[in-house]
Amino acid sequence: MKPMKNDLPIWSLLSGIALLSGCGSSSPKTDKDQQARKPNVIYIFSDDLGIGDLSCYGATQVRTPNIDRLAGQGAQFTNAYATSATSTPSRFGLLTGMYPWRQENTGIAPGNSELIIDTTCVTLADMFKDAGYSTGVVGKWHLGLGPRGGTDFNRKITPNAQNIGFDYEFVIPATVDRVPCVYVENGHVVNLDPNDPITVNYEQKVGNWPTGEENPELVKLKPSQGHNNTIVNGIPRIGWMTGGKSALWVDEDIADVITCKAKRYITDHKDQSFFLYMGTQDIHVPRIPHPRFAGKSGLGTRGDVILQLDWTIGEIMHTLDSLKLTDNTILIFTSDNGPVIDDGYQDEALEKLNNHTPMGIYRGGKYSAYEAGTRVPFIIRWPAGIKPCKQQSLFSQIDVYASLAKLLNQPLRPGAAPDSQEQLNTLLGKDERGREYVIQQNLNNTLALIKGSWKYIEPSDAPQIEYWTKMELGNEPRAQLYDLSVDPSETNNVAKEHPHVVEQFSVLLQQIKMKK
Ligand code: NG6
Ligand code: CA
Repeated sequence: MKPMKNDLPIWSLLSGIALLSGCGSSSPKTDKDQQARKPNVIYIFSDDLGIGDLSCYGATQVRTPNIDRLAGQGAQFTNAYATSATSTPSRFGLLTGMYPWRQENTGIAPGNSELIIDTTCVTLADMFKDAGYSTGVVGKWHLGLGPRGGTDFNRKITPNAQNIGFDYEFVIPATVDRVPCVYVENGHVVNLDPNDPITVNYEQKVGNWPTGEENPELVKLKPSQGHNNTIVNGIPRIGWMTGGKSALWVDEDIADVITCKAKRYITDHKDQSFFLYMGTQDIHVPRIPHPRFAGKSGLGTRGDVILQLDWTIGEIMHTLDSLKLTDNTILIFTSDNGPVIDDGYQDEALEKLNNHTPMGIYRGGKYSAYEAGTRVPFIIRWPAGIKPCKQQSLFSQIDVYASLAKLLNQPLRPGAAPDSQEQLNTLLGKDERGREYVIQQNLNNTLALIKGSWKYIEPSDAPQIEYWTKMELGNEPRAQLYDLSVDPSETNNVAKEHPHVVEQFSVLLQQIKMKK
């Protein structure tokens, strides 16, 4: 660890930093013990939540009082971006501080994928460990588990999240629509009966459990696209599995289970500095609310699981309050990528939208290079160091790593987080210019570059519309250029009128791609 100047506790120095400018300052209110400790950090990645899905971002058809309260007590970003428009690469970017498109196997991972982060990589969790923190991951993982060649869920799975910096792991291996439908805790499938081993396959059917394709009459939620392999709890999934009956999750209970695990992690670590990385399964498909939320939003299950997500955040906030950890805990709430309406199940998300606009004013959505693909809600609350404000500066989740390292006074290990820039002042909600440029990535690895008011999308021969969701992906054979200051909805491609800007941006993007 770095020596501290004048032997003052690091937090008194850092509160000093935070006190320097208007928006980012407030007097520390923590008790003595708390102040002496480095702040806890909780990073909550929701799944597929749109910038228009929360009432604090302008939604009027659904109310999210807990998240609104969080936003009101912290810095609420309006120009913050996920690294990518799908989950696996976005999570990879956050945890490694490296753009996912620099590595090959970072596309949407199947449920039996190998761990795609090399165990030699110094992750965000490793950085926290270097700084003396306890680290834990709870909820959606989607970065693979185990060695190359397919995960064996019947023995201790290694490598797992514990091999890349997390002391504690309780995860959903991939997504809730992918098999295996089980939790993994510290390398072991929870509640697995050794006499009923799990087999998982993504190429062909295994075992004799019914599938959506063969037994559509058995499903309680019909697919609209894909999602017709093994039926688990009446829901046809992606991929085939058999075995592990006693270990299967109950979809209606997932939010309760992971919220409970997160609360327990916080409670168990209340006397030390901790980093908790939490991935909610909400609001990804299949959208299965607990009965206490079912039908409550009036917007169908997509709205109901927004309420469930808001409840989750409320529970985390109450837990911090009850343990008196609120003041010295940095709580970040955001999304891994933008929203999608029909993502493969007939859940009436479109029919029951009721004028709700998950994408806000933005074009595209999940999978897309257009704004709604990666421009996401991003809220950070830290009563001891951040004064409530609206933060309009440009920010990318790729910078969370280096910015938090700076906050902790923790030097980056050689080669760590190669693309992550220190943007601490921006992260703390101060009135700074923010990042010079932001890179966005769509499903097909087409990249876009935002700098100043211009947004450039590189030419791509990939499909323009995503086959399943009918989502505009932002791929065009010719370069696209938008002036976001007057055209935030990207309706008018002005590439032809500004060839020199297109040229400049194309060169800059090439340079960024070449940089290692
Ligand atoms: C797609 C799935 C979609 C979702 C997505 C990953 C189909 C038709 N669509 O392939 O339902 O699972 O992958 O989403 O199977 S993500 O948010 O985890 O990246
Ligand atoms: Ca997602």
